[in-house]
Amino acid sequence: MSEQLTIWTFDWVPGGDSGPRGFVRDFRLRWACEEAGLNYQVRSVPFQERTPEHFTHQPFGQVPYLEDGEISLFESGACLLYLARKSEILMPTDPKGEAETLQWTIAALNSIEMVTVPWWFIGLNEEANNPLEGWVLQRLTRMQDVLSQRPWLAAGRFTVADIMMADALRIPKVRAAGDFPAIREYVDRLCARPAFKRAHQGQLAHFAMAD
Ligand SMILES: N[C@@H](CCC(=O)N[C@@H](CS)C(=O)NCC(=O)O)C(=O)O
Repeated sequence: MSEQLTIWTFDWVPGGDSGPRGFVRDFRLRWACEEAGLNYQVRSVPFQERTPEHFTHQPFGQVPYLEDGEISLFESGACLLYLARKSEILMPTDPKGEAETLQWTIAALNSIEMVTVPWWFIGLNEEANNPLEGWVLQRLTRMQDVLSQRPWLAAGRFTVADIMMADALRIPKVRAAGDFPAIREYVDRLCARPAFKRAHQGQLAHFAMAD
């Protein structure tokens, strides 16, 4: 068995309807490991008070970060692509398939999440007249077009790009924005995968343990 990877997350985050449980970004890494059968453990840093040690691994005091032997890296997208190089289940090794996977993983981060997250945060304070509404709907309209033409983003099959994109699109507020049936079908299909469910249960159990 390969050396064990360590996914670092918070020891606890708030629960309830508005809490982030089930959506903390260590989930992306858990999901990738579950899909690829990579051996991993999950360890915690304190949520309430960030330690100097935490900042040496994640300079913004956020989670997740990933350790693999001597290697420590942060940014969920970088961690996903790092994991993807360990398993063809996550990313094909042929140059075209790999390029498509890289492209769509970054698109999920830099063209979708880059718009949806600020929009969602602005909406927490004031639901009406969100200045980013049009931008979000424009991006979702484009994704609706893409996903109505094919079931997977890259290489004609499931890849780590689908993990990244589905995780960005499954945010309840994003799901409720507009009527985008192809996006809805895509997110439902991805969230029904057994590896998704194991990762999701794993995260919920991790935070529940600290209650
Ligand atoms: N760009 C970072 C964002 C990480 C991030 O936003 N992490 C959240 C949890 S999902 C966090 O640590 N929030 C606490 C904070 O920002 O202080 C990544 O994708 O890893």
